Amino acid sequence: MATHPLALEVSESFFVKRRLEGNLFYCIDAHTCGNPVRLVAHGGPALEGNNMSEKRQDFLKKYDWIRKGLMYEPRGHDMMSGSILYPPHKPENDVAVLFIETSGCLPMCGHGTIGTITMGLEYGLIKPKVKGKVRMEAPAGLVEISYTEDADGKVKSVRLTNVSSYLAKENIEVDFPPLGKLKLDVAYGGNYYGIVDPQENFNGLEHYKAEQLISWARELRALLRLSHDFTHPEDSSINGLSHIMWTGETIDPKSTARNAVFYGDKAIDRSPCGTGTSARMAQWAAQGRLKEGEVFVHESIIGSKFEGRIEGRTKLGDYDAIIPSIEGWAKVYGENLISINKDDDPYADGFQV
Ligand code: PYC
Repeated sequence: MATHPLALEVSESFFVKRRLEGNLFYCIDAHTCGNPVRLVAHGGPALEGNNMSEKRQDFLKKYDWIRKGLMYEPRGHDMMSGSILYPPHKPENDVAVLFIETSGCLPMCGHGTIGTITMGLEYGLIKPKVKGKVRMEAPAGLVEISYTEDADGKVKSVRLTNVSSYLAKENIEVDFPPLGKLKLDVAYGGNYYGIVDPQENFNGLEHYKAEQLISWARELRALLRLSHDFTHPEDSSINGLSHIMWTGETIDPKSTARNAVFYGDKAIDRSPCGTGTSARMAQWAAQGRLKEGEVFVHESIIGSKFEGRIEGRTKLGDYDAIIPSIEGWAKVYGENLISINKDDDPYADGFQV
């Protein structure tokens, strides 16, 4: 298999002496505010396509086994998510990124961006044209990034100006047997989110166990998908409600809001979720609850925080949209040489329980 050109340089002997067989992937592991990001620094496939949206489709068609092998058990786990770096398609940009995750290849991932940029810079895989700034091509569009680092080149914080985000539908009413009648809004922030705020039949995320929120979210998403279709006004390859966001009381009284984002089939984001925070800021902006320049501190289920802001306003098709930015941090905690041996390992493609 041909590997893509933006990869860590490792010699053949590096692999040979480890006696691993099959396809080998050299991965750097980090977490963004508690949620994992596995950057495939060597072993990612060369892809066809003129932009990351086309390359995402090519990956899903030909190489989805890589995603499954690296994200699912036994090499990954329910919350695992990651990325693969590619050279940019436009000369003014610095890098292009494919996001891989237990649920598929997301058009955009905020916590994934913060982790990927941190690792890419610290390992010298991303070489920005302008110090302190990275222009990143994601499948959902261009993401402009600014970052700070210490004197040793350790990245301290990453702020991403995300793709345009909008409130897609308000006040959807559903009859949801486990809880009763529910009202929710759907907003886009790089993925489509069903946002459930506290109401008569839902007291707020702090009143329920995580396993309960997960199983309700899986059921609610399936129910909503039967009756509601969401398609990006400018890129029809981005479609479908993929995430549910439960909201509730903050832990820190100084935070603006708290959320628990359900993704994949069994995961709750440990970070405050970058695309989810963007979607929620779009919802608040459309409802007059958040103004340009105001700080939106979003807390996750574990209390970690992203700082959001509305940078500007724009249009997406006929929709009023915002340009949100999110700031967070990531910590690198390991490196992994992982083999996926299709000839010998019955669980080469991983599994989900
Ligand atoms: O941070 O955008 C995000 C994200 C999406 C799914 C999990 N995290």
